[in-house]
Amino acid sequence: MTRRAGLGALALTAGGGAFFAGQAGAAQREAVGGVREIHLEAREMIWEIAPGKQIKAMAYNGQVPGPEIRLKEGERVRIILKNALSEPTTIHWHGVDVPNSMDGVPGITQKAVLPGKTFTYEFEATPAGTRWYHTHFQEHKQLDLGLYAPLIIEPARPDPFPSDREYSLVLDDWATGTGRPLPGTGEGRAGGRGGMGRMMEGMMGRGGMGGMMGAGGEPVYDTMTINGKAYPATQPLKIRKGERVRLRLINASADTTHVIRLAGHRLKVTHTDGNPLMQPVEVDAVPLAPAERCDVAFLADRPGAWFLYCTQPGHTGAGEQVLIVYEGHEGARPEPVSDGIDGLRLWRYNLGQGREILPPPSGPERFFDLTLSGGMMGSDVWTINDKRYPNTDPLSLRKGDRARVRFRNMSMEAHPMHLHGQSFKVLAVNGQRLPAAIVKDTVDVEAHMGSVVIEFTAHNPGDWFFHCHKPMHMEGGMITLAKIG
Ligand SMILES: [Cu+2]
Repeated sequence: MTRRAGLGALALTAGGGAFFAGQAGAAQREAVGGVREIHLEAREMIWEIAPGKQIKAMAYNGQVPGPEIRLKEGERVRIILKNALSEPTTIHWHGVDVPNSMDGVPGITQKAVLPGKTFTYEFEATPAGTRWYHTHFQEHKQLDLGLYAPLIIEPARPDPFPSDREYSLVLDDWATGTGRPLPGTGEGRAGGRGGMGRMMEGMMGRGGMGGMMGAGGEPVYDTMTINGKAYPATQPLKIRKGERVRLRLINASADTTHVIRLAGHRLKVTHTDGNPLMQPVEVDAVPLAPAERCDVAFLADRPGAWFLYCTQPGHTGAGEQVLIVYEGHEGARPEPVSDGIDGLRLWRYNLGQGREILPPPSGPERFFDLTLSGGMMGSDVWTINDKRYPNTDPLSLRKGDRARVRFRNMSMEAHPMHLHGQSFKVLAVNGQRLPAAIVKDTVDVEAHMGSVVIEFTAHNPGDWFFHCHKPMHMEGGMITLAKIG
């Protein structure tokens, strides 16, 4: 039996009519005509991030992360967003091939949903995999405050890597102003292996509802959460000996690369951004840049209690650990964990072999060179080919074209680049071709002249945002459009 916990997963309310029965309850029902209907309400709220530590947050249906949505591949879903915030908002369905008008980018695919108003999203759930949904309005504020949640699309065909039990774990960085600032991980190398860490931001000033801001106007992250809670408030994950356990790791952080490890166990990477590999890749720890996902599996063969945690300096102390407890070992004492990745085999893009799951191209090949720059001398200007959105040059494509994009990163921070509306293959990293391309929708381009080559079939028509997923970099202009006519 597959179970999930920790997220207050959506319950099907049989024949239900009451959509907001409970403050934390998401309502979901089968509507007439076989379209599943889901109601989400975005609202400002006080969130207890750790015992006694309350912060101002924004949440879907009263919880951080918002309710996990689980759909069957090919299923039609109608999601009614009610905006109970005091400012506009939208929802983006990250990694889902939605019609352009459902993509949730204000000013491009829809008008922002004003306070008190509703907007109805409707689309077919495809492709299968670990997706997520989040606000796309002023993400440097709204995403940072908790407007995100898992969106799991179960494959219509048998899963290539079935499990006995699974959990979705959403990682996030918070600027609460209540803890010690953590070193940044913005300069993580491609594949998100983490870097030396930005120098500690020294001078701090109050940054309003978005939390504490550093001297350069960047948030100062001091708390790390798993499913909205910092340890010891993280909810322990129960497993049973002999089970094959699947963890769907989702990094909802604005600026932080996490390197996830399970004490006492090795992890097998099975999916990149939700897309299955040919075969699992066994590693000790998994780096995840902002917006990246990895599904990992492990065999529950060492009864006891173990920490799942982040190896980045300071992150466990800032809350990023959760206990995995074998049934019958509830009183076991977990080994304490330590930072660092010395001697560990880390997941990297070139270890995986992807499957051919993207639609084949039918048109010509088109090449694009995108040079990523900015952030010089602490500036908040971020550019693509020396231009800031909306002045960046769009990628002009026709449906069926094979688009090949080469990123070169001339800046001092890594950029997790995300394409809306369709996934892509990662062909090469830092000049080295991957043995077999992996499929993703977000790829981390290493700082200091890192490069990545991706390729996709322009199969989904529309104007698609194509941008760095660090909201401060987006805000600074690192956005272009893939225009598919
Ligand atoms: Cu960036």
